[in-house]
Amino acid sequence: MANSHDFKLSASTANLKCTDLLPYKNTDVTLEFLQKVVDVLKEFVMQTNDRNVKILDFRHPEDMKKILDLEIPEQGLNLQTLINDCVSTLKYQVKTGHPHFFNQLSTGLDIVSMAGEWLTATANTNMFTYEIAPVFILMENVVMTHMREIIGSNWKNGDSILAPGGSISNLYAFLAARHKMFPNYKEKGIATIQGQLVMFTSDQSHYSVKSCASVCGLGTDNCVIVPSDINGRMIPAELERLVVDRKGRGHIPFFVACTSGTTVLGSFDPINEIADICEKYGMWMHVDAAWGGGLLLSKKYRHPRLTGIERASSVTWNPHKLMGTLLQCSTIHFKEDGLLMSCNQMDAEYLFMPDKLYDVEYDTGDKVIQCGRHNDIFKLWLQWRAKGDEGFEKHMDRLMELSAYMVKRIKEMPDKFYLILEPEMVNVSFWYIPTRWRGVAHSAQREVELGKICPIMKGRMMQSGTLMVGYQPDDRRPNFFRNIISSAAVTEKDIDFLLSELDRLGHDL
Ligand code: ABU
Repeated sequence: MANSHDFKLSASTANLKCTDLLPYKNTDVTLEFLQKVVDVLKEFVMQTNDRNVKILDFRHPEDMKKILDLEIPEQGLNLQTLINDCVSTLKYQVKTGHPHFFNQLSTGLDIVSMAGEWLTATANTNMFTYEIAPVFILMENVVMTHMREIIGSNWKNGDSILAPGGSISNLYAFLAARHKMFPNYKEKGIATIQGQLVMFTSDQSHYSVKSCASVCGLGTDNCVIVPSDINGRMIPAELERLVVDRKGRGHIPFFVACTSGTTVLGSFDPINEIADICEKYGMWMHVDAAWGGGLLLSKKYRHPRLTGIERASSVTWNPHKLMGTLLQCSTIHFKEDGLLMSCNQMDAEYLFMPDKLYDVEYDTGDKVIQCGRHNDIFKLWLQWRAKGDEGFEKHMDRLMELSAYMVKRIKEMPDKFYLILEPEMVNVSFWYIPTRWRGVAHSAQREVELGKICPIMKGRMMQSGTLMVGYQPDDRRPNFFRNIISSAAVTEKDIDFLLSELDRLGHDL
């Protein structure tokens, strides 16, 4: 990031205060200040896309505190200091849109979506009523309907809402499922359920599913963890065995969360087989496609991964992941209309008056358990307008193609890399093999040793600022690398760089 001196306000403006800006005073000063902020942002965008610029300038928290002035002053600071604050904030921010950032499921910096987010911030409205967000509410309606139609032709007349993250989307699914089975729960509470509710999800699912059991009073012991196979997919026979077991104990199995795109391995549970079991035992089937949902947009990759998703009762799908929409943008969809509202509606009289000027069906805020709701739709709507369905399909196909390229390159270098499994999507799981472990037969002991070097290499990546790839252990293995390709910025050359940089950083370990 350039230094503060590159972003100098004019001498007459620099020492002014926020009280010299609109709405208090001066239009010209306001325009100059805003232009300078935009200049700072544009510089960050350029640097994010410059492969010669580092992804991050890592400092330990204690050092960072010394470098930055984060204190809240008694007297307001001048406009130049605020510009300098913007510069130093971005100087130490990780460039998550950098082509060498492979660390998270949400990567990239989609320019149109970012422009949308800028507009959203400027409009600064709340999404609870049509009264104060008319255009955005209509956009939400259009985009959510479009997404439901993509999920399944029988979903058009369902319902959807944008939620603050996939975990909360999953929570909405849980709440709606319980409401469907026990409509009195809302008024009468726990006493209305005569027995122990139990839910099921795989050992690879996102932790937010288990969190629902804790938050909603089941207790995590009643979120039954179903074993997955070697590829990380839920084993349907195990699900049925566990359902029967719980029923035998007098419990009430009611909810199954399958995962389409697990966080670590990127695996897809067999939806159709799980749907058969849900139908047989009268359970709600939720599909957590927060991560893998983007592949619904690809004719080539949708099947078999998401085959059967239209049989679900609810689907979580996060555009801020594979689709590259700016954070955050998370959606939850229901096949049945009306459930969200009847489950969550509180009829706050000061906000959702029934006798308003317009059709109050458009006051969607009463469908959710939060009051204030951030506008997450405009950036997605604008991005979808820019790309069209065709553009998103190409984006998905390209990400999958790049992941296949990475797998191919890894296989071409078996001395240096060990591929853990054939990926179903853009998660590539592997170990890096330093010089001293090359030519040694793969074994549990070698896995332990390769696992030990992951955090050391990650530390080196962050210190050098050239690369970011995530690592973690799982139930079957010690630490291994999980590489994510979800950014439109990545090319084959970046993958070649990634592999050679890992070798540079780790060969001596
Ligand atoms: N489930 C949130 C995303 C976590 C990740 O980026 O790995």
